[in-house]
Amino acid sequence: MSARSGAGASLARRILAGDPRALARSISWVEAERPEGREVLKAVYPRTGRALVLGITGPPGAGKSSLLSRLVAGWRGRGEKVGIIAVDPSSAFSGGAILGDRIRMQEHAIDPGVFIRSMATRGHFGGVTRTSRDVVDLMDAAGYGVVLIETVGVGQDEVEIVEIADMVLVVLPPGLGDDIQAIKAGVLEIADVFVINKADRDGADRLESELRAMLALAAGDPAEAPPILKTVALTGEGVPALMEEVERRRSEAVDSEARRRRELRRSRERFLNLLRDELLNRARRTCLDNGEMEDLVEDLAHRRRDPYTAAEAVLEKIRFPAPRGAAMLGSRRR
Ligand SMILES: Nc1nc2c(ncn2[C@@H]2O[C@H](COP(=O)(O)OP(=O)(O)OP(=O)(O)O)[C@@H](O)[C@H]2O)c(=O)[nH]1
Ligand SMILES: [Mg+2]
Repeated sequence: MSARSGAGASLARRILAGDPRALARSISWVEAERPEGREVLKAVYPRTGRALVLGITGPPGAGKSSLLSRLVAGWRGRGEKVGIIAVDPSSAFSGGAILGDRIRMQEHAIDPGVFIRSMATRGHFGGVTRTSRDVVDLMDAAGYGVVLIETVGVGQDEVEIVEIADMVLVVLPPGLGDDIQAIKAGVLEIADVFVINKADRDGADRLESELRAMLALAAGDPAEAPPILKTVALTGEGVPALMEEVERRRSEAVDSEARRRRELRRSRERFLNLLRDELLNRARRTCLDNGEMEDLVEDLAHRRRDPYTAAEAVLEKIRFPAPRGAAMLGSRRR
């Protein structure tokens, strides 16, 4: 036990000193849900909350990684360390997308001021949301002033990015056609800035006016509507203006009342989510393993027992754990 927390504490010290190897190891611990990872998270928590967490989302192939790479170059030019989390839902099927990202990111791969981490969602973005938040904390504690999270926005994922990010860029390529209708539902609300990338291609102006029309419908106050910027990530055109917009918002957000409110809301949500996960895990560990869950579900389905009494029994068991091996929900025997 003491050896374990000792390992966590010494790793935490190295992270706070900005050691990338300590960062890499602690991220692996956190991803594997090892207790040492938790020790590190506890130790570094007071030193978090400083980084700008920037979400970059949009349809597959919109140019998110290319754009991100340009932004990284911009921040590196200012001497800022940048952490990157690439959340990749497709890697469960093939490693192709991650490999592609790696290649586009290659110019930064040997820069010690850039830390890149890929994460596969394997269809459970909720779990990734929690892990990503922990990884953001670790990068933040290690002195990465900007943490970029790239997600492919094809459904729920892009909405969940908001839970973590301070600012969200929605990247759209021209030529979406009717697809723009499909993306509008979730994406319109989460974008702080819209980026029309591949502006060298036909249809960029059309997309811009469609987007403006849509935003005008959605937003009450046009002054509040997110700006739309155009870029060509291939050449870097429009990227300085995008940088400027992001930096302007970043400095405005510091010390704002809106930021304080968001911090409170997020802290509350994070804590409640954690508590819920922990309680459920504990319930699973103490009484719902070894097929008991299946038996219980069977009973519920056949109306042999009711879910209220069953839940009460589980809570009781968590409060007063019986000796190991004792049947927990053994009312069938009665
Ligand atoms: N013409 C043009 N091509 C671009 C531009 N930006 C990126 N591309 C190309 O578009 C393709 C996809 O770029 P990525 O940066 O991988 O796009 P992505 O959104 O990260 O893709 P996924 O992560 O796979 O969803 C690559 O072949 C890029 O070279 C641009 O501004 N103009
Ligand atoms: Mg990408």
